[in-house]
Amino acid sequence: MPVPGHLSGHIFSCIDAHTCGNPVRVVAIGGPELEGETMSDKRQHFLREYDWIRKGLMFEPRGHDMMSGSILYPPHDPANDVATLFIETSGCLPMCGHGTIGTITIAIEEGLITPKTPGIVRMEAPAGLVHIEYKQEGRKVTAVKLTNVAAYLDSEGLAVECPDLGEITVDVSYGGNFYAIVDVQANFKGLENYAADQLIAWSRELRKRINAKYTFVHPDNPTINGCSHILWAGAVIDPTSTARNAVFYGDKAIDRSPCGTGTSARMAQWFAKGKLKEGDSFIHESIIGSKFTGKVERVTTVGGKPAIIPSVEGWAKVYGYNTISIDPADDPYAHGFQV
Ligand code: PYC
Repeated sequence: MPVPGHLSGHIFSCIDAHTCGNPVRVVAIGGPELEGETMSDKRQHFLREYDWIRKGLMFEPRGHDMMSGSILYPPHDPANDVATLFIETSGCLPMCGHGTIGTITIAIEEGLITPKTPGIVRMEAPAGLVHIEYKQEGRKVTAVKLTNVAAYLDSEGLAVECPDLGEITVDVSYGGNFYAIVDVQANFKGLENYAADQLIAWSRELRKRINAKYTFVHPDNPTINGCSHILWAGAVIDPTSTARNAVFYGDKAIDRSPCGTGTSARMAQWFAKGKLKEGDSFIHESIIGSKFTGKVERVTTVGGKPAIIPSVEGWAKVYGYNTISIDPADDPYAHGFQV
């Protein structure tokens, strides 16, 4: 990609796409070299030394509230095809479903990776190994199905005071990140009854209160901890869908896609409550009505708790090439800002 001569500082060649409406920016050139034996170790190194890259590329003025992306690395195990660091407005997530669907679409269409077996990508994420199958027509990737890390219901019926709504109960479930799931209940009528801005304001406060009162730590990887996302449930738009959700992340974002790790977490919650069984499908709608198809692939355990291996399928569209400079010597907002 050409680098226009007047750009100074650190230059990042990015490819932009969206997964069912939510953005994905893959850094094709310019990502830092990271130390570590696993993608989880490398995530820690990035957070210590290079978080300015995430902030510069994700926050305004180069990004926006929903911006999300990834940086690709060689796999640590030669049996795998790629290792991925997720960079988001919310930090470096252990796993991101819409991010994976967008990243793989970009990586295959743009030749950033050459899988050992065409149609299959073995991807190392900080949260663990993710098995991906993709469909291609000519150059275009038409569908990506990821088989996620194990998902499990961590805690049930936690009481928390929500501004305006009063006391609500949430289940906290893990699907690559920890999600507080707010099901329809006496004090919450369903996401379609409230403005998105209202859900965002409540989510920020709710997340603070949940994390102040309760602790969530992944039993196999203590660097994965804390409830980072709030999943609001609601009525479906299309009667053929199973459920609808609005997932809050970062400080001001509602996922425009149905959220891959949120879908995984919710399937684990439904499985634990006997509403889904092995082999069942789960069509999840987003706030804008876009859909992912989930499936309970297998049953397993995590830290002695019943768990599932969920899969999530969706699509992404590549829409732009973006050469971005971050030059703190030239731009006071090189590292972004949040209002
Ligand atoms: O798709 O897993 C996901 C995700 C996490 C945050 C935003 N999207």
